[in-house]
Amino acid sequence: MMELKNSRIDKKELRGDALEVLAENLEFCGNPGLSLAFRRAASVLKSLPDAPRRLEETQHLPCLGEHSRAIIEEISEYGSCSRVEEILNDERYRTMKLFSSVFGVGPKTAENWFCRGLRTFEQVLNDPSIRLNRMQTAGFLFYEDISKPVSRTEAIALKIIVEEAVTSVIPSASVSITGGFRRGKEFGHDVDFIIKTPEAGQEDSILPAVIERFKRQSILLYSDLQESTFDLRQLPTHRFEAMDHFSKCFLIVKLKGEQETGRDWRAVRVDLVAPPLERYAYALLGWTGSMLFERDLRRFARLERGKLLDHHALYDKATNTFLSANTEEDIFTHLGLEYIEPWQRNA
Ligand code: DCP
Ligand code: MG
Repeated sequence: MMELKNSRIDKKELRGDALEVLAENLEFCGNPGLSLAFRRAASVLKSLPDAPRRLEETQHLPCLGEHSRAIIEEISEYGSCSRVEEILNDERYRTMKLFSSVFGVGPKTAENWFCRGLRTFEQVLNDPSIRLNRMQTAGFLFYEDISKPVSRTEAIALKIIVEEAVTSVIPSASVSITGGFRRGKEFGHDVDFIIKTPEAGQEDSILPAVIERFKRQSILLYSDLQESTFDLRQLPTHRFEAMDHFSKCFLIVKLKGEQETGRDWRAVRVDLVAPPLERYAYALLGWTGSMLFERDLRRFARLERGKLLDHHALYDKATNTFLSANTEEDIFTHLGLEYIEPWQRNA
């Protein structure tokens, strides 16, 4: 039996961190398929109550391919994995990671900057041939603040601010925290909110009104409003599309409170989504995540149940009908599953 001999092993490595480095690198190299396989394997390791102590303990685990197991074995024997170390020291990986940590900079832009020979923020900001868009400009301007994790306490403080703005426009509307915080996470990179509006059409007017209010309160640092492109008749997509078609906005807002920096506020990334009432449950399920959970649930719906699920709807291919749902429970029932609590969706 193969024991995990090295007592100095950083357990995080065996909890999937090493596999995440591989996944991230594959993403940067434009190989999303293989990247996803490593993300799944990492997620399985993270879901275990303890890091595996023996290689054999990983044998029965799902989603752990030969490649992932070989890496676990190497880490267990030598305390590290040479391929992972190589990636962590690789100039391209390091630069791509740095650049794509800026709000508004995706892998394509990061690669473009890297290929131009740029390696630091200073070089990017001083390069006269680079024109940053509005989002990237805000990304650099508030980099320090928005790179800092947002705490649950801060998320709750923001909820009060969003709620106040929403109900001042539509008193019977309601606001719920979604994303990682709804899954019980203590920290997030942003705070996601979903807005429930009681009457048809209000989902399109609420976000511009909230943005206006934040502006008047001088707490709006950045906003990108995306109007709805949602069509009730559109079938859920076969592909996993990250973005939904609902009315939504990506914001940076000022949150008041003493900071280590000595300032009395910090900048926080906030996302708001406002779906039409009849699709609220689907939007809530889609925005609660995690991304891997969403992916797997949609895959299950398609392969095991012959149904198409996305952020907007559930469609039964056998009867060619949309299945209506008032709550997330209804959706799980349509799929023949017991209700899965948000905290159980941290895949
Ligand atoms: N989501 C999605 N497609 C996207 C982005 C998000 O379906 N392109 C869904 C799944 C996510 C949820 O919305 O879980 C919120 O997105 P975040 O990126 O904010 O992810 P989390 O809230 O899960 O993580 P974090 O704690 O880092 O904010
Ligand atoms: Mg989030």
